[in-house]
Amino acid sequence: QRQTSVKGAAVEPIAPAAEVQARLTVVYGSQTGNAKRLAEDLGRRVTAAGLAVRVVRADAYPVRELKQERLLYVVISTQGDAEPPDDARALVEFLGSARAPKLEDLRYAVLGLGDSSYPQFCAIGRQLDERLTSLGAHRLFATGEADVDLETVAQPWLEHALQQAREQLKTSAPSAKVTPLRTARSSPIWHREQPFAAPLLLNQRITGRGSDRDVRHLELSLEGSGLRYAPGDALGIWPTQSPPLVDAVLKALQLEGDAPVQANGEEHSLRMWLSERRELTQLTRPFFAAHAERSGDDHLRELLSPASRDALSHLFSRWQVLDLLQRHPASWTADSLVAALRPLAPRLYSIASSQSVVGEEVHLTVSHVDYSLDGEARWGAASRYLAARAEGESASVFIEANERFHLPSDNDRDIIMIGPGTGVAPFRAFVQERAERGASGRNWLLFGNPHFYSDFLYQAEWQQALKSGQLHRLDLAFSRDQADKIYVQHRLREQGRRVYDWLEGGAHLYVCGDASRMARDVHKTLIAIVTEHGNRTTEDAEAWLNQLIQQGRYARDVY
Ligand code: 2AM
Repeated sequence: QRQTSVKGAAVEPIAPAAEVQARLTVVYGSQTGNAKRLAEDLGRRVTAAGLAVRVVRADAYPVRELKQERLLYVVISTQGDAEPPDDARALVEFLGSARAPKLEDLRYAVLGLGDSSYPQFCAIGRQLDERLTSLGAHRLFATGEADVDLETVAQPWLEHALQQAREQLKTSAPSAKVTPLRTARSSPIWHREQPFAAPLLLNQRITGRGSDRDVRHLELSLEGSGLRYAPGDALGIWPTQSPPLVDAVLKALQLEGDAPVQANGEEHSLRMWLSERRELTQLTRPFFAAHAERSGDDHLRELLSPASRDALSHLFSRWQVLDLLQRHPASWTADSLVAALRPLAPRLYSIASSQSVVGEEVHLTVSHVDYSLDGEARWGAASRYLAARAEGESASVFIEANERFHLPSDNDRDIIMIGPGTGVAPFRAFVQERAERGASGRNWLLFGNPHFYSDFLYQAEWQQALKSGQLHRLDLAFSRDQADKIYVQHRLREQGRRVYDWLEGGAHLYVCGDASRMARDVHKTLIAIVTEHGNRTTEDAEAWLNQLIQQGRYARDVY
C-alpha cells in the first residue's frame, strides 16, 4: 500500500544554510502527477550528473529556507482557468503575500504546465515567474509553458535546466554532495509511455432508459500486468480517434490518409498520426492561431485578441478541430497539419474499485460525452473510445497515482465523500476498501444526479452497503426531480452542524467531480458551514479550510 498524502509530505528538518546553498532545489506543484513526474525526472538527471539536488512537493517545502536558497526550479501546473494545484496553494499564496522575503540572491527558473485548450494557459507558472522577479530573484532562462503532451516544451526545458544546473553548481559549489532522492519509487513495467493492453471484461450502461446521460460501468483486466493501484488513484487511457472523425478531417482538408508524414523522428501515414497521435476533439489556442493565419479570416484573428477572451473560451467549449476546418476553410499540407495539431495526451479516470476486493481488475465509471453541434454529432475522444470498445477488445492503460486523494491510513477516521455524477467513482473504491480493511471510521457519501429513477449510479450497491453497515450515511440530491434544483451542496448545508462536527472530530473530506461549478460551490458552502457552526469570520473559516487542505484532510479530485 502506498502512503497517505499526509505522511508522504513529511516536512524535512531545516537544513544548514551552507548545504542549502550548494544544491539545487526543485519544488513542484502537481494535481494529476505530471509536474511531479517531470520534477522527479529532473532530480534523477541532476543526481546522475553528480550534483546535489532535492525534489520537494510544494506543501512540504519549508518556506523559511527560501532566503537561503541560491538555485531554485519550480515545476507547476495550472488547473482549469487559473488555479494552482492543491498542493501548491499555500506556497503560491505565501509568495504573493507581503510576508514573502526579498530574494536578491536567488536564481530560478519555472516550468509551467497547462492545457492550451484553456485561455488562461499556464497562468500560475507565469504568475510565479513574475512574482519571483518582483521579489528580486534572477530568472536564469525563459519560463517554459508546456501543454498536456509534455513533449514539445517540457522535455527541452528539462534538458536546458540540467545544463544550467551544471554550470551554476559547478562554479558556486565545487564540493556539492549528492542528496539522495526522497521520492524514488520502483517504477512498474507498464507506464504512461508504455501502456498495458487491458482486455475489457464488461461494458455496461448504468443509467436507465429515459436518462439523457450514457454512463458506463467498465471492468478491465490487469491480469499478468503486475499493475497495482490504491483507491483514489487514476487509470490513464490512451484513446484512438474514431475512424469517421479522421475521415471527416481528411475530407475537409482534401488530404490523403496514406500520405507519409515525418514528425518527432517517426514516420507514419497521415491517417495514423490523426488516429493515434494527435488531438482532434479539443481545439487549442496555438492551432486556432495557426489556422487563423492560414485562412486569412479577420473574424478568427479578432477572436484571438484579449478583448475576445470569453467568446473564445465559449467557442473552445463547443468547437472541435473539425468545426474550425469546416467553417473557416484554409489549406494545410499533411506535414504542417501534423506539426500544428497538439500531440494526443492520455485521459485520466478515477478508479472505481479497490484492488483488495477486485484483484487483478480495474473498474471505471465513464460518462460518454456526446452532443450535437448544429445537428452534427460530436464526442469526447476517450469516452467515445471506451464506450465503443466491445468486451474482449483491449484498451491501452496505465496507473497514475494520486497520493493526495488517498484514504486516511488511520482506519478510525471518519470520511465524508462528495461525489455527484461520475465523481462518485473513487468513493465506490473507498467504501470497498474500508470494508475490506474493517475500518471502524464512519463513511458518509453525498451523491447527486438529475433523476432518482434513471441516474442513481450504483444504487443497489449503496443500499446494500448501508444495510451491512459499510456506509453510515447517504445523502442524495436529485437535481431535476422537483421544480427547484437540489444539489449536493444544498444537502451539505442542511447537514451543516453534522459536517462541522465530523470535521472537528478529525474526519477527512473528499470532493470529486466537476471543478468549475460543483467543487467551487461546495467550497463556498463549506466556508458558510465553518463560519456558522465554528463561530468564525469568513476569513478565518477560509484559513481553517486551507489548513485542512494542507494537512491532506480536505482533498479534491476535480476536472
Ligand atoms: P443539473 O444538471 O440538473 O443542473 C451531476 O452532473 C449532477 O450535478 C447533476 O444533478 C447536475 O444538475 C448537478 N450540478 C450541476 N451544477 C452543479 C453545481 N454548481 N453544484 C452541484 N451540482 C451541480
